[in-house]
Amino acid sequence: ADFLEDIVADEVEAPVAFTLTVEEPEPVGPFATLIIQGEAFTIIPDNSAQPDNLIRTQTQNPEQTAPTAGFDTFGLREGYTGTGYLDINGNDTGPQAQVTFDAPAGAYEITLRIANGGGIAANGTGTPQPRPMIVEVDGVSASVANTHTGSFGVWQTRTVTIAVPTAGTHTLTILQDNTQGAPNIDAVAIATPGTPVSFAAPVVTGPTEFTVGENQTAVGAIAASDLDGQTLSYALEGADADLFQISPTGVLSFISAPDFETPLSAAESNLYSLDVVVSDGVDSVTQAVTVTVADVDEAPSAPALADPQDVPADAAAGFVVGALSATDPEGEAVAFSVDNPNFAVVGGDLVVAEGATLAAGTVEVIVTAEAGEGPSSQQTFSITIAEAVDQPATAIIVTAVAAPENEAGAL
Ligand SMILES: [Ca+2]
Ligand SMILES: [Ca+2]
Ligand SMILES: [Ca+2]
Ligand SMILES: [Ca+2]
Repeated sequence: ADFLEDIVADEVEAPVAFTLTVEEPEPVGPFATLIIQGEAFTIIPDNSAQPDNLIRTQTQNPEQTAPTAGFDTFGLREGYTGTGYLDINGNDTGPQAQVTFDAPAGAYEITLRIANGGGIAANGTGTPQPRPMIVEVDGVSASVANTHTGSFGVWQTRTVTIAVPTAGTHTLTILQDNTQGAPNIDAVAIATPGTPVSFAAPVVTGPTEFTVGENQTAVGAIAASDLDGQTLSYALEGADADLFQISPTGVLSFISAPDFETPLSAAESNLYSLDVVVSDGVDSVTQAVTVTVADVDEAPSAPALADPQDVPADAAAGFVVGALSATDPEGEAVAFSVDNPNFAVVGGDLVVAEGATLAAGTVEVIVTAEAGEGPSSQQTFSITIAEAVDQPATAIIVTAVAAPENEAGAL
């Protein structure tokens, strides 16, 4: 609160308005985050013909995500909470921006969110200009050397440390240090060294509801961005988090491929629920994500042949080799067929076919199981054909034989 009052009471010629956010809980030592708006900083114009260029506002730069007619058309972007940015423009050393803060003596990290595509044309070619930037506290200056972000549409943070020898009200000044101009600046933080800074929490920008077929682990990517351009990390929480994994770049997948017929979600359904936590190291966002597993028409189990019997070479048609069985995951009726004309399927049994010509030895038989329109399965069985056995005659014709009385006789 003291900090806020000091700034409000700061004597400037024009009305001052800005957004001041103090992080909760407060880190050790003074800490302030300033999101730059129209008159956030006291502007000290030079004799430039275009002093208004120091502040770009929403009106001047409607939100754009792609270049249209030059660098200055890169304006504000989705999620930004301010209404403008500092544009220390012009090719002289005059323009400056200042803000005051109250703090004890010590070292302070000044973190600036910047965008700088100077020297790179809209087509991405050209030599980047370093556009070094000077940050001063009470006249003690430090150069922020590498301010290039690749594009005026890409915002990143840069940090410089400055020691303040005395306690009291200090003046932070930002200015360009040569004729190349400075980067655009839309947020500034003043913090004790080592205090992590984030001006904005990450935002999830992509789909959060996924539908995937069973039997595969892939789900999809959790797309997220951060206004500060900070590196993001991903973690999983929620009811079904243990069943999933997420890569360092946010690619979500099942640990084990799900089975539609045997759902493992906490809700005991094919709707899986989890929370993806996206963090920039300081701020995080928790996004509910659902994954629906869809049914896939799968093949029946491979045919099984129960208790297969050896087949005599001269076995009659209908001789049962064994009972076939298979189960379809979708519960459809299973029909069997066999590739060898010496065999047939009758009533679910593998039997010797009509007119079979079998020879002693081993014969391979491929049985196919089909269920509805879905894929089929096959299994190969080795059937043992045994030597022919002397089959009993179907009838014995006994003719009358004369035999003497009281004597043994024979047929
Ligand atoms: Ca951030
Ligand atoms: Ca299945
Ligand atoms: Ca299925
Ligand atoms: Ca099926």
